[in-house]
Amino acid sequence: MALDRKSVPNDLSAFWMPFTANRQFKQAPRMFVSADRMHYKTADGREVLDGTAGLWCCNAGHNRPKIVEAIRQQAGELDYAPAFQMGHPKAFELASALRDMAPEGMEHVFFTNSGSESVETALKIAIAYHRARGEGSRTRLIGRERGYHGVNFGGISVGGIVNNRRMFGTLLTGTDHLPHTHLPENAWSRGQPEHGAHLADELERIVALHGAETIAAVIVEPMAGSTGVLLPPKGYLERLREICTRHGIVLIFDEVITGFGRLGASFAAEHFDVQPDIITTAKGLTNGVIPMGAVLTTPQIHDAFMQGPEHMIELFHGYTYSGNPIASAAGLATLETYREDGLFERAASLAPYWEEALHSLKGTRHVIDIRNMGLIGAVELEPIAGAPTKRAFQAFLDCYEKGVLIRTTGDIIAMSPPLIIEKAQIDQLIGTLKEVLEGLD
Ligand code: PXG
Repeated sequence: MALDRKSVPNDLSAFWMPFTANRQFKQAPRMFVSADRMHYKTADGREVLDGTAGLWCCNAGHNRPKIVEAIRQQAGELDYAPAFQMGHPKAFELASALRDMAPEGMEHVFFTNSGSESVETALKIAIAYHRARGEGSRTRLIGRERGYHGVNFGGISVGGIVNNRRMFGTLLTGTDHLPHTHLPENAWSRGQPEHGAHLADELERIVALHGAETIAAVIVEPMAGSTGVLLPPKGYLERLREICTRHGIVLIFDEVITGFGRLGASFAAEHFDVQPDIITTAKGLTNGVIPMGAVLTTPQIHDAFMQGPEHMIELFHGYTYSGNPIASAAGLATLETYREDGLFERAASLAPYWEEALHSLKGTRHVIDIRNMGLIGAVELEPIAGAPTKRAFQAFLDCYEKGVLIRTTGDIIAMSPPLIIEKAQIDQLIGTLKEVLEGLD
């Protein structure tokens, strides 16, 4: 009998789902079976408007012909080539294309398979860079409270999420953390908040405490996505850059979410006009279609490794799938799609409409803060006393029933639609959320 691919499988027990309330899900599964442009289709045949670009990754929307065709063709031409000591053309082409669209000065590209791997790679490059220059005492890694840098040990150690410590223990030692930038006086911010540039000066305190000669790198999200859309105050990133430069510390921007047009520019580094030494990215690199990440560096960092005998491996690091041919083909087609459709410019020109729509929710039941930047928005809810996260999760479930997909983190609702969204779809997304919030206890 032919399998009906669109039906819900009747055994859900084997798949241990990531970052999911498994028991709740398996009682009432929410299954997507297809997607096209701005919409998912559910197993029961309903259309759901994608208010989150999948997980902040499908920036060009779904089922884009160029990307689909590139993957098909590549699979039939060269499915896999060894990533170590061998090459294939598309990985080089994609690296060049990335360099060309990245902010000036980011000239070399190391491929990974995810944001988490990009973060581990960047941290390792920073430490090894100092060693290559004879500054081997620089091993300390500085992150930030409420930072999210993926799920591997380096990333959760520089990250600032208490649940990672609760669940996995003390993590890497030799880290420290800047304070987060989410200040109550910045509530209802439209774009960059006014207050908080001084929080970058905390890096001076950390340097004074540990000694600059022990610090390898500072890693921050230019705009923190996962922990609730926490915006960089005006002047903050500039000051962080200045302090890192003064003390010889590598500055890493984790742009896994902010890359590829989300803020209306190629990367947040370009949007804010602040130049890091390393950029980590993933997600939008392949429009989320095939796992792939990348780490971009300056020549200063890259060239420090290019010494010693030429037959020697310069960086003792890499993945079986670094620059995988099919992922590279998908990446090239994705960057072409962004360019042909002018999607970064489109995000920039839609941002004011998005901002107005989002802030029209002020005064809606339960809403205690709203903030936005580019095509990202957050709506923060008053938590139910004694049951944090429950209200936002209910909003997520109700929105899904009413045909729109949102994300929640704690009691914060985050939205980040594909950059192809139309104004009427913004109205639908915000209108549905309003209706749902007004109906919640
Ligand atoms: N760094 C940043 C800044 C991220 O946002 C990662 C690293 C890790 O990427 P991978 O590809 O390993 O997942 C991320 C991922 C959400 C959400 O809804 C955010 C992420 C992933 C899934 C959900 O906030 N960010």
